[in-house]
Amino acid sequence: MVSLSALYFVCSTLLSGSHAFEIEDVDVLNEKWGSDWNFAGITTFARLPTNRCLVDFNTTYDVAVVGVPFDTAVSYRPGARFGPRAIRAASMRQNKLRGFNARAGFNPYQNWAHVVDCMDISVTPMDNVLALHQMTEAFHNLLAHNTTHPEFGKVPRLVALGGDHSVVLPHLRALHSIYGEITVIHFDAHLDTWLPNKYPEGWDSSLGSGIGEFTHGSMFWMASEEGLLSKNCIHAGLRTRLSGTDYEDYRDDKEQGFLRITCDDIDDFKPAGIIEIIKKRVPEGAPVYISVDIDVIDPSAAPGTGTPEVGGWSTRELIRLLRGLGDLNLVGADIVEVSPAYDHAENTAMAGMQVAYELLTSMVMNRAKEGVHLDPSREELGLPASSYSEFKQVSKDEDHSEL
Ligand SMILES: [Mn+2]
Repeated sequence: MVSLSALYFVCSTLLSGSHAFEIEDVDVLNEKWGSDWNFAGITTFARLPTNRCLVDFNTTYDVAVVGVPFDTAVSYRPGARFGPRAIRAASMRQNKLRGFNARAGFNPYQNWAHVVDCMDISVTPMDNVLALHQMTEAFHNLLAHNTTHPEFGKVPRLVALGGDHSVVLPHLRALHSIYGEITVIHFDAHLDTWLPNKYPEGWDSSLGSGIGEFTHGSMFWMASEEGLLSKNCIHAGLRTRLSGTDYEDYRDDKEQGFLRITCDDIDDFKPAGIIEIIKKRVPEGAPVYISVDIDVIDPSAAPGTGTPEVGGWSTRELIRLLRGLGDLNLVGADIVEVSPAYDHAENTAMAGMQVAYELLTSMVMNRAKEGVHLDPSREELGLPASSYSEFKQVSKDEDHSEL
């Protein structure tokens, strides 16, 4: 029997002129009006449930998306403060119902994990000292929330939507306080391990805020100085120009513990070979952070970014690489430097959305493997182990599938 509180009274008087009343159950109304088409509705990432997690500490989640709309540490084009908004808008064709990730055989939105959109961290655009403080406190607090399913892990995972690349530093600070040294897999055209004196600034920074070193090109140097990083970190997709007249930037980078995979390496090693190089370097079970600067993709496919460099990877190649790293112990991730004012037809924002979706899928899937509620495996469904091996089966050119 339907209780009175579950009833909704619909009056058709005004439209029809009649005095008939219809009484409809909430379930019926939900069926009629409870869902949106892809282009309609209030924007959250993948239409996930949302809450201002930093205010409501009772919000529990296993994986959360959080926007970090900060871009005043950029050296060239500003605008990434609008990145979270653009990525969310581009994600509106994702939802629970159409969320099955075919490569993974897995729907991250209909599985064990409670995935939410924690809205944005409120960061000042006026004062970078305060901004870094705000972001650091925010990431500590977001990671201190209880998980919904502690049997799968007591610390939630965050996928941060930048913002410029400097927003990785506060995230790493918070993760380091939980896991110790973090192994960063850094997809980027640039090193971002630059010493602050590599920027052309002749003024004494103590005359200003005193943290002129906090930039979107030096934050990994800062992370290294603070002892947040392991010595097994990796760059992938490099094609930046260097400072001065020799390889000093590379020497600085190596001292900070990074291996460099260049953009051109994909021609020699193919995506599968690059995945293998990365996996060999990451110790078994090490806490891994994947940081994706959208400028790792060629500007023809992702023009809306702070410091574009021509000759980059395709969106398909990047996604393929991310998929290949899905079984690492991914404790945090970001997609940064999406700057929609320089974008065309949402290309960059869509790439950012897909990156976030792949990272989120991996975060949910790699822990499901250890526990219950697995979807049927690809073998059970009669599918090959991955779409890559499917390709290998049909390929007549064996060299095509060699690493
Ligand atoms: Mn970067």
